[in-house]
Amino acid sequence: MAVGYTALPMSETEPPIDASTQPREAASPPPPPGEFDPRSIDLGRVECLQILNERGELDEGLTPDFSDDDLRRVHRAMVLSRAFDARMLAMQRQGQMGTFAPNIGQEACMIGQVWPLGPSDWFSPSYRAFGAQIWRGWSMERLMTLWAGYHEGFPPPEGVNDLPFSIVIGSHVLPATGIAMGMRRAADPHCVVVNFGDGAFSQGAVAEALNFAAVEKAPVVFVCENNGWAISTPLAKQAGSDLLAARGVGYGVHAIRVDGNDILAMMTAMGEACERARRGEGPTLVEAVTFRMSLHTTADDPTVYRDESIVEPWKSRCPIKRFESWLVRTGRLDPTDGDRIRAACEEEVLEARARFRSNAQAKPREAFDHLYQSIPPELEAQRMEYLRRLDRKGVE
Ligand SMILES: Cc1ncc(C[n+]2csc(CCOP(=O)(O)OP(=O)(O)O)c2C)c(N)n1
Repeated sequence: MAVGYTALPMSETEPPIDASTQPREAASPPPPPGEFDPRSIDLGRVECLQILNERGELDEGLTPDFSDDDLRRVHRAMVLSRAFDARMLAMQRQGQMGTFAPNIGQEACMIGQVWPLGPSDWFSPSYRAFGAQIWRGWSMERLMTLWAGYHEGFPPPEGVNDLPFSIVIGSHVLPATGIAMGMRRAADPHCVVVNFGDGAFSQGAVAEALNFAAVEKAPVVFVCENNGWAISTPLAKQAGSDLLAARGVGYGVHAIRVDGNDILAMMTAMGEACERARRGEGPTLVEAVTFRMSLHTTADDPTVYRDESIVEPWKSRCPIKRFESWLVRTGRLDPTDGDRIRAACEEEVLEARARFRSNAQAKPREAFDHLYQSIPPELEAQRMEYLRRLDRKGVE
């Protein structure tokens, strides 16, 4: 992939971060080996990348070299993700779906992180990743089955190298790193992408994973989706520095901060990070700056803990709108294509819903199954009593 860019500020008001410390004294010559070196340490820079700004304008100096087909494919994937999102929310509100975690506004972040993966690479997502899962080959009816609480929906489809999504935040980051360490030892030239939120980044397991990955040069790309909120906890109460990418520097993990609502920047940064990993050059931490526009989950009401006016500016940063306007302006899409694609995606989601409805049948007799390999006696007694009740009610 021919991409090249220089360090770029996220906005005109936010310069690139220079993490170097200023020496207290004039630089002195290095001391003999083994002695404490009193000279200040230059930690270098954390690169920030935006290619398509929120007005849909391309930074011409950073024009990436993606094929028009790839660009149209990722655009459609983002539109499909949003259609699925809206339908799932409606189904949940109609009592047809279990608890669901919407992803509206984070589509570029999602699709961009799996875009460079091939079938032999691995993806380990957290729960807000359905757009990426669809891209990876999960059918939408399978995801509906999963979110409706049927265990049949959880295993990855045949031939898809994904882990089931993780709800215990941060817990999947170590296993994903372990897979990458195994790849490195087996000289397997593939990579692992693992995503987690700004809240999950406070979990000890994530720190351990970064450290293991750095020491072992594991081919793993850590994607921290910094969407500003961990349920009701804003980033300012979560972290002492809002520059989460800088944490990579301390571990010796290559780090970059990306505009997570810019699909071109996400594709570029992820493409490069995956290539570095596959070349054996070790892990990358990608901090994708985005915003949780909607509910944490359908069990959440953000109006009780945040002023909805903070959502407003993010509407104009919509990753789909910005990308679509550029695609149309550059002749890669016709002006009517956006609506046509939206209608086709909506149709696709409705067809998936129909398949989900005809497949998903509750199996009350299995309510106690899949918990223990050998069920404890007290639970077995409860199970028998429950089955007798179902018999009395004539439930199959
Ligand atoms: C270990 C653990 N602690 C607490 C929870 C409850 N919980 C679910 S989501 C969440 C916030 C996660 O926020 P973040 O990591 O920023 O991801 P986001 O939901 O914003 O995508 C918490 C605390 C959990 N799932 N796992």
